[in-house]
Amino acid sequence: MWDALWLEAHLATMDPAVGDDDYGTLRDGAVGVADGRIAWVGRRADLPGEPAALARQVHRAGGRWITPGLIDCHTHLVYGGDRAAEFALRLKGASYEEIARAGGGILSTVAATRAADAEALYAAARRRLDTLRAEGVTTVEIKSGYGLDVETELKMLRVAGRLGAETGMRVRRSFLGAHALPPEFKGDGDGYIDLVCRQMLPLVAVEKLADAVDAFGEKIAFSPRQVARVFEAATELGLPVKLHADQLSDQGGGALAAEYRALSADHLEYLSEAGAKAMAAAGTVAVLLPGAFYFLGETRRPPIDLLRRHGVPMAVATDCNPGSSPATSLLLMLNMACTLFRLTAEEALAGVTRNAAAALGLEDECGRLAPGLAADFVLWDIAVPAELSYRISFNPCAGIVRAGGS
Ligand code: DI6
Ligand code: FE
Repeated sequence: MWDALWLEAHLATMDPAVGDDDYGTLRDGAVGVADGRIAWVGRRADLPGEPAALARQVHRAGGRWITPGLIDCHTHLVYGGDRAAEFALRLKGASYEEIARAGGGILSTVAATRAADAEALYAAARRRLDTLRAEGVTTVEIKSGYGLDVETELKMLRVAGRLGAETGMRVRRSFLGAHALPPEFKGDGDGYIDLVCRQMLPLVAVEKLADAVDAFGEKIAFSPRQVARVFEAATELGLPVKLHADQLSDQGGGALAAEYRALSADHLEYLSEAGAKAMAAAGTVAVLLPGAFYFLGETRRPPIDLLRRHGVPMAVATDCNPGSSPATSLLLMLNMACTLFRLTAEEALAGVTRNAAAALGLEDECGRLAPGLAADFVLWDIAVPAELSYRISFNPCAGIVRAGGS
């Protein structure tokens, strides 16, 4: 006997093996849940018995749609302060250098994050997380990277862990020590990479504070050689890697990520065809971040046609961070992925479900409605799934089921 059964729902299973469209649609479907996992998915007409005999609780969804719980697979959700004053200055014509001299930019967030205690970091991040959750997000990735010293990097990762423990959301943590060069290492990038590889990473691994290791490969951040050092150290410790790749210039980031079998390469505005091919061969997911593209006023779009042609799975995420994407709406990112990057509505939804799961190494845990996966799903007041990417700033979430309980 199942714990619960959901009826009178249309299912966007996002399972390629199901249905005859790219949503894996099952009209008039049913989902059975036992022990927090999906026990059965199919058409109601194919249920193996009468509902009341199959499950202790029978829920009627009233013709709503059910999708897998949404997954925000790239965020910098934990940070101190904000950058609203910097935004206002930029709008009045201040240059990046002027802003940096006035104490702005990424290092101002580093200073604010170092100064904040864990409680304050938690409270600020919790509001952002709750906002994501209200739109049906049940899994979120959170990066470190605004500490850039041992103590603060670990503090950020612990706060991220507490966010998962206290909300029941599935939180995946990425250690992003190689995000920017801290002021005390000015002019000594290699020295800082030594600290990341020899001190921070081993501590993160021993204390099991991260599920993956990320880096920012860019002219203004770390070189391919420095990124490779971080990836070698991560691989030795058995941690999978990810990369902020080819966002502002072609650094060969896609290929570098693929060489280390990265879970994902993210941003990718300047990805080359060789990079796309290498990612396809390695199974590295392309994470698209339309919020950063929009907020920075970028004009070069990621090469969606190349990614399609070579069969690279595409995910979509908020990149929630105070400098380049102060966004806490994954539904808005669906809309932007379609309007700005020309993804189809089906690709966009796969980008925050099935492919976002793969970007976190969770493809066998969540991201589809399929037997054996976690019972994380969302009920939506919509007539067709395309509504999720069509509307702007409207939340049709009508209920969230996380691991069986609603
Ligand atoms: N890429 C970005 O756009 C952000 N970080 C990154 O790796 C910028 C982060 C910030 O400005 O605070
Ligand atoms: Fe990012």
